[in-house]
Parts: sequence; C-alpha cells; structure tokens
Amino acid sequence: MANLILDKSKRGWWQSAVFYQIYPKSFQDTTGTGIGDLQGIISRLDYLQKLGIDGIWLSPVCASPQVDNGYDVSDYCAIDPMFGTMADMEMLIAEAKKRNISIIMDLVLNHSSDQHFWFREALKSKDNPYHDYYIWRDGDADTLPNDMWSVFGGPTWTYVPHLGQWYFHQFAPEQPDLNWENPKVRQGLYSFIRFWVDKGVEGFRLDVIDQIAKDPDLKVTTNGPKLHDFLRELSREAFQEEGLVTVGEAWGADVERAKLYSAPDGSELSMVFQFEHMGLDQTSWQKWDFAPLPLVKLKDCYRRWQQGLAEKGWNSLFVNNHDLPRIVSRWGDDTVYRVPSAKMLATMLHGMQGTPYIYQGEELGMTNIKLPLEEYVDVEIHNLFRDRTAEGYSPEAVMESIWKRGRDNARTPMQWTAGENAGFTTGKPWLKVNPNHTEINAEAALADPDSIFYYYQKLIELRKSLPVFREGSFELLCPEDEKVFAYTRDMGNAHLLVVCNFTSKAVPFEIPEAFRNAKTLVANYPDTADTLRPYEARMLYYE
Ligand code: TEU
Repeated sequence: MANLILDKSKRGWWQSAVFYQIYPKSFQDTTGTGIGDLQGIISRLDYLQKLGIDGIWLSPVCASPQVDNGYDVSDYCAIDPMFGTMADMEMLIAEAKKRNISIIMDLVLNHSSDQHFWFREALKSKDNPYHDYYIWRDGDADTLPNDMWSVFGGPTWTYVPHLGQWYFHQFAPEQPDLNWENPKVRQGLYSFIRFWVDKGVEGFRLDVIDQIAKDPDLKVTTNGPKLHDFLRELSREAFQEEGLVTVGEAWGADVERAKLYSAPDGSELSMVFQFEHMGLDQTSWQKWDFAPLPLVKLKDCYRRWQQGLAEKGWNSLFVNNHDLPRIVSRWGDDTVYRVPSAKMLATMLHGMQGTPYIYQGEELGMTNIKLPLEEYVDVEIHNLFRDRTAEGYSPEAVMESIWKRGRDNARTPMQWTAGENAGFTTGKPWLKVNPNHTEINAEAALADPDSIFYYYQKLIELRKSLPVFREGSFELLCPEDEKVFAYTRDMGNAHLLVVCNFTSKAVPFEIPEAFRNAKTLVANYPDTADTLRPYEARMLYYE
C-alpha cells in the first residue's frame, strides 16, 4: 500500500494529518541503559513511515530530574543526557523530515522543575529578580495558605522556612507553578519556543495549558479568567511561524471553550485534547472509581463534539496517551477478542472529523499490565496508594484501581519482538516489559497481513485519500442503542457509514437502505453476516 504524501506547505495541513505519540523513555533503547533514547527513535522511523503517520508528538526530552518523567523541566533548551545529545535531536528532526514526518515537541509551560535555574534563584531571597517567576504566599509553617489539593495528592503548597513563604504547585512539590502574571516569565517561555522552532520543530503539544491562568486566592486552577488572553499572546508571539501545529491539553475544555481554543482564524491553537469522553466510565470525578462504559453517553458525547466544532473549530481524536490505560483493556477485550476489539475501537475513532493521535503500541493492540505495587514507578500511583489506604480503602481495592487506571499501564516498554525484553533494551528496562510481548509485538504484526498494524495503516491511507473524512458532516444513528455505535459522514455526494459493535455478543443491526450496495472500505471480519458479530466493525462508502 503506497503512502500518500501530505503537502505541508498548505495552511491547515494538520487537518489531514495523523500523529503518533512517542513516550521516549519506553520506545527504543540503543545504549543498554534500560531507558529509551533519541537514537532509538531514529532507528524506528522507517517503521513509523510504513504505518503512514505524518508527525510525531514527542513526550518531553528536555533536561529534567525525572520526578514526573520529564514533565518537570530543568532546562528547556537542553536535551536530557539520558535521551542523548542536541546533535541526536537535530538528527532526529532531519531524519524525520526526510520521511515527511514532523516533530511536535511537548511544552511544559505551567510549571518548571524545582531544579530549574529560575526556581533555584527564586529560592535565594524575596528580592531576587526571579522570585516573582513563581507563586508565593507569606505565612508560618503550621498554617497552609488554603486547603487546595494537588493532582498527585498532598497540599498544593510547600513551605520554605528561610523565606517564611509557601510556594504553589498543582502537581508534585518538585514542579513549582510558574507565575504567568509576570510578563518576564511569558517572554522567557516564548524564547524557549523560538529556540525549538529554529531547530526545525514543526509544532507543539502544550501540557495542562488550561491551568496556566491560575488564581490560588480564588482557588481557581483550570480556565482562569485570563486564560484566553494569555493564549492569544502566546500564539501571536511564538506560534505564528508558517504551518506550526499546536495542540493544548485541556482537561477543563467543553465544546464552547474548544471553539475559542481552536478558532479557525488560528488566534489561539490548532486544537485541544479534551477529555470528556475519557471520564464517562467512572463513578466520581476521580478516574480511580471506575465503572462500565455507558455507550449511549459516549455516543452523545462524540455527537456533541463532532457537531459542535464542525466549521467552528477542530477536534483531536484520541483514546490513548501516556496518562491513560490501554484502550483495548478499557473499552475492548484484551483476552479472546483483543484483535477485533482493537480494530473496532480504531474504526470508531478514525471515521470521525478531527486529527487522530495514535499512542505508541496502540497499533499493536498493546494491553494494560498487572504489577505488584513496588514494581510501579509513577509518582501518582505511589501517592494514591499512600493516600487511599490512609483514608481507609483496602489495599486490594486500591490495587484494583491502579491495575485498571494507573498511568504505568501505558508506559511499559514498546513491544518490538518476542525476544528478551521485547527487543526494547539489552539492559534492565526501567519499567517491566509486559510478559505478553511473546505474542503481541511489532515483528509479528508486520508479518501478518491481517494484523492491527495493517488495519491502522489502511485507516490512515483512507483518511488521506477521501475528503469525506476531513470535511464530512456527522450524524449519529440509533442514539439509544446500548451496544452499537453507528454514524454517517456526508459531504456532497460522498457518504460514509461507520458501524461498531461494542460487545462480545452478536447483535442485530440493519444496514441503512442507502448503504446496501456500498463499498466496504475496511472491516475487521473477512465476510458479512446477518448480525454484527463480537466487536465487529465496518466502514462503508458510496458516491
Ligand atoms: O497531565 C495532566 C493531568 O492532570 C493528568 O493527566 C494527570 O497526569 C493524571 O492522569 C490525573 O490523574 C499532564 C501530563 O500529561 C502528565 O504526564 C504530567 O504528569 C502532568 O501534566 C504534569 O505535568
């Protein structure tokens, strides 16, 4: 199957693109340290080109003490030595470009590491020029400024005795929040962005961008009053370079806010990652309190986003990333029906309007992992265990939550081969390799024409060859059906139908009259039947 080359000189090229997220620590090690590196990514570019993707979203590779796997940056213009050198990064950008693959870097602008020069200076004294780069409140060691709680557990405030002050952090204490009210902070961050644009980076993913405009006195973290002013300035000063693609991580986005973020005039960002669909299968706002997926609600959620942003903004399409459990274990079936359910979920997503993001290993149908607590590395998992057991939860119940929802599920090393450490490293992997790599691995997928890998390749090719994927309007069929997700996309005389059985049982479904003689673009069963078989998915098309 020939790859269709995307013309990136066209405005809005990213609307036809498919991106692939790499979590560098877990992708490919070439030095035997047990940690993936930039040369490892370079060595796998041909694999990614074969898949057909147009860009790589690279999780953080800048210098970092790695308290939160690189989301704690100590130097925004340096490569962490554990991943390689600046020369390796330049080589990656150039080698990727040769294959028409853009590099999209991850920008952590809400907070820095406590080891960043700015924070080390800020700690020196209240009148240090960098002190006001962070957020401080005077007080004594016994009285927290307020009761705000950080995302990773514990208060959002940490006391510095020699200053008699608390500093604010929405994540770990080693990730102090930057003070966006200070114009020098903003200008400093823009200069880091320009540094990478000059190196040839073609876009950015912006970590927790909806949390930059915080106001601790009002206990506001997400969607602060100045958020969109800050974003417009950021965009004007740093992103107007021709053709840059920008995607903001915005847990607090709803459809109306997303219209601002992704306004077609480009005044803010290209698009955002919103998470409404990722929060439906839980009983509280906390992801740890998991529940079965309510399909009717999921469908309604997608319908609102698809129709809401049509011509008014742009969607990103994803169900996996480095913070989320593996989708085949979550909404599919990671045992008997692993292959058909992985393909079904891909069909559901890739038929929609927006820019798809594939997370490393998703194209192989990689699954969650079940480890004893001490084998996990993620700071969030350990803090959760500490906090929930202290609150009276049984250790067994907490472990269930971790197995279902822990972030390390997504971070186990990429499974390249059936051999030792899945071909990821010759050393000791920093996080356990999933034992199922003997069955689930890239080598096996590439040798099997019916694999999940080739199914994704086909979906990517379709998206680039038929404009209905990019432009078509969205209509949800049978909204009340609790088992089948079906929708149509229409554009002039081009019509697309997507049908997905979300269950492990055969279910009745009548193909709409107009599609009776339509062509099957892709399907996860080789033939048709009167019912939809377990996790069956079909994409039909006619003009
Ligand atoms: O994540 C933002 C965030 O709040 C959640 O995704 C969080 O990781 C967790 O899943 C909530 O339970 C971003 C990054 O994607 C994440 O890896 C970082 O740890 C976090 O920001 C801090 O930079």
